[in-house]
Amino acid sequence: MPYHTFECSECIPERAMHAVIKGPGEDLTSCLPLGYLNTIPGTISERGCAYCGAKHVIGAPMKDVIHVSHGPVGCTYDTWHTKRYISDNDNFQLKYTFATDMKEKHVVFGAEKMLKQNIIDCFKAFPHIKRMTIYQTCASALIGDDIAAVAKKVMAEMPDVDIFVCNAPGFGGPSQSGGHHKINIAWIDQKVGTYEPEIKSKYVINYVGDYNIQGDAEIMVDYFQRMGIQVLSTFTGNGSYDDLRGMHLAHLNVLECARSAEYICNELRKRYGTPRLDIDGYGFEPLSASLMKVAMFFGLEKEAQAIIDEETARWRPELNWYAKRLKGKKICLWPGGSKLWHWAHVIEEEMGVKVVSVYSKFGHQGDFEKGVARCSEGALAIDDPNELEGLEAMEMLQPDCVLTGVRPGEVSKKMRIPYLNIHGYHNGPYKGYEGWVRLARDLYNAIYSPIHQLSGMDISKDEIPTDKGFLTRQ
Ligand code: CFM
Repeated sequence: MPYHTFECSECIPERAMHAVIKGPGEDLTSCLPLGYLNTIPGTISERGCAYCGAKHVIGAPMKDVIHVSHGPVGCTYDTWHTKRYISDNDNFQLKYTFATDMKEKHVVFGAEKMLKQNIIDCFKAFPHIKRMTIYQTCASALIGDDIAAVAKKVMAEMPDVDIFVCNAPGFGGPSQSGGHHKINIAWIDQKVGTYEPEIKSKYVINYVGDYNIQGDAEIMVDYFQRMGIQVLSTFTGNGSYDDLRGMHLAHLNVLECARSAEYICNELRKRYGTPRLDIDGYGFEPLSASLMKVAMFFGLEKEAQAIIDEETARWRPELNWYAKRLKGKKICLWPGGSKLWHWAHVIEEEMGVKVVSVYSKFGHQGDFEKGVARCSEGALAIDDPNELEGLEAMEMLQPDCVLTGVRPGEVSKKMRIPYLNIHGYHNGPYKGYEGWVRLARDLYNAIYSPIHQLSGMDISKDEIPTDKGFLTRQ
């Protein structure tokens, strides 16, 4: 059995099947951690809730929209500003966050009246914005406020506005992944097919499952446009509400993050017959193969090849410069979801670093299948890790850098191990040819920055760093 029991989790026997070490010759039949189950009480999981998955990951990147949370103010605050999904309309969706600010009295007497007044006030405060999303939270779900009915009333009174309602309270699934699912389905149920954007090309796609982190989606859309393809909508990075209502008109759904957005692609296939094509925008080889796949669907191979050649010639030398210096370094690849399998093999192949561990906070069994299959021998794979397990893994594996989010990243810094933010990115975007070089550069800077040698010093005993060198404490 390749299962790995952490010492810190010996008191929680159910954790035993959530971590594996890939042994020699091991395949998926003996080497998969359990995934996407309810968190085991007592493990202090680091997962997000379903509301966060719906609002913060998928809904809020839509750019021309007032995003309102119907609940206590903390829900909206905690899902604001930690992801850098920029937009080309001056980042309206990042600048503001809205909440009805439910209090105890609303829990007792209901908050529908207040919600209605809040919606009207929001539209009055931003008269140029005519679209709104409203997110249910645990508090408003538990008291049973009928958000959809309120939205309908407002739309009847204000014919120029359109409102989308997402019923994905925090408890609506084991993790943020439950919220991804709910908002995908809610969007196609309520909004797809209610608007017809202009079709300007013979080749029309929706680009799905990219949230434009520091400009990721813009890089990809540029490649598609250079091939002559119209990107009708982006789900949802830099996405426009009305374009996304027209998703049914595309000829092809090009899907990037299958973990968060495969649901809407599958529904578009069922309801409108639109095919789904999964691609990968990270890493030179996967990206080149992906552009070619999309091209083959439309017969645009020549156009794609020209982009691949031009971009590779421009960026490959820089990637190689970093790869030479990163060779043999060990990293932990600890994202939330699909980057586990998007990156596990290609970061090793193209940057020469060794992935000694992968984890996922909310990946499903299929994500672990892909992730573990792409890991090399000896890698430790963990499902829904907790902080103590992370600490133990870092002590055991001694990585040169941890690629993860802000919270576990702070923990790794305390262990004197540099970390790279692969959720909001350090100096992204990381997609595209240029982006992959940016990731290599950030990784190089993280590993080789002298600050980490300084951080290892105990200044109460040893030497004190100054701008003139080190002073020995007398
Ligand atoms: Fe998809 Fe994402 Fe991810 Fe995800 Fe996320 Fe994210 Fe992530 Mo943070 S949608 S699964 S819920 S690629 S927010 S943009 S970086 S954990 S690996």
